[in-house]
Amino acid sequence: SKEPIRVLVTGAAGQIGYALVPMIARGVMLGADQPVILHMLDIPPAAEALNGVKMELVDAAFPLLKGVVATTDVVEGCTGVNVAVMVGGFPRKEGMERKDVMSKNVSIYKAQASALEKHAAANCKVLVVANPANTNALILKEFAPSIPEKNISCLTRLDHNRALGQISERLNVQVSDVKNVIIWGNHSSTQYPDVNHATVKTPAGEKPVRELVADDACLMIVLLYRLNGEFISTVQQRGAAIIKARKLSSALSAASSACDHIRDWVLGTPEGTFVSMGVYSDGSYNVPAGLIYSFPVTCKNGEWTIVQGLAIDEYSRKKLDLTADELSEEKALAYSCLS
Ligand code: NAX
Repeated sequence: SKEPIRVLVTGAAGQIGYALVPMIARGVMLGADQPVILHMLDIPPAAEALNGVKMELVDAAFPLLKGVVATTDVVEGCTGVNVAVMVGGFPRKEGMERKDVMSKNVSIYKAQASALEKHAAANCKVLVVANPANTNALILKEFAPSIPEKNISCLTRLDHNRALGQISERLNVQVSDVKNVIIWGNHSSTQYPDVNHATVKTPAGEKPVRELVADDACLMIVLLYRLNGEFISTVQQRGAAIIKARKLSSALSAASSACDHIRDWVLGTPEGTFVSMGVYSDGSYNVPAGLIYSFPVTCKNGEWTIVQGLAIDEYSRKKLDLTADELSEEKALAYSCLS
């Protein structure tokens, strides 16, 4: 049987943590035949709640779960981990300046970067979920120079999955038949959800989403309008809509998407399918190098590769640049917090 994989979840006493740890313990993230040891890290005010989560994990008697480390000690939390899902962070509270929130997260991610660099397993894969996710991941990368940059990513898969869900609802097709949407850029309201390369499986083969109703000129116009306006804003604003409805931010969908992100990264994407991941930009699609930016990627043998050669129209180009500009600003703000 397989050796257990150690998975760190920071912020494990929070809402996403509570939805995420049982998914990991059930094999949703790494496979139904892959034993896991969970490392759960939180801060001292949450220690008691964290212990409660540990008690529930014991009570659930998950066959794949070979051990639980629940701790407020960063070094203990990071030691030997093969996968690190960084959900813990400092949330923006009413009336707080952006710079103050950034400053808190910069210091958290700087410290956790060093702990991961020194104590995690070699080749540990890191996924940052906590906001500002792209910039937290960038700080983590900067302060863990010995972790390969290819191993550090941030979550935009939730936005990607939201886009799949919207297409499925609007076109009245199964979500599992929709693929190859793209989230470009920042996990924020400037992200660009792009359907130009998305397809839907139909009885007549795979059809581009944009051509799906080409037989009906009138409907086509309505749909095109919606794909460029309403669709994009619905995906961008979905997080806010969930907060309005639930009085709490997305948790189960965030947890599930974090599992999708790691699973595809480790086990590979299906042939002909790409997914969105926030990764270190190499200048592809004229996105400035040195940002953590969400791109379309395929994964194989535990490595992601940015999908190359997709046509970018003028409308899309502006959207790609707008979200890159925001990330450059965030990067500058984060650096100003370091000095
Ligand atoms: P919660 O406030 O419920 O949980 C956060 C947990 O992190 C708390 O238990 C807190 O004690 C802990 N924490 C704080 N500082 C820590 C530190 N230094 N080390 C370890 N743990 C620490 O928030 P939740 O709803 O779970 O959301 C967590 C993060 O995910 C937030 O930053 C949120 O903005 C972000 N999100 C990101 C998404 C994405 O797609 N990238 C979507 C969902 C979510 O909004």
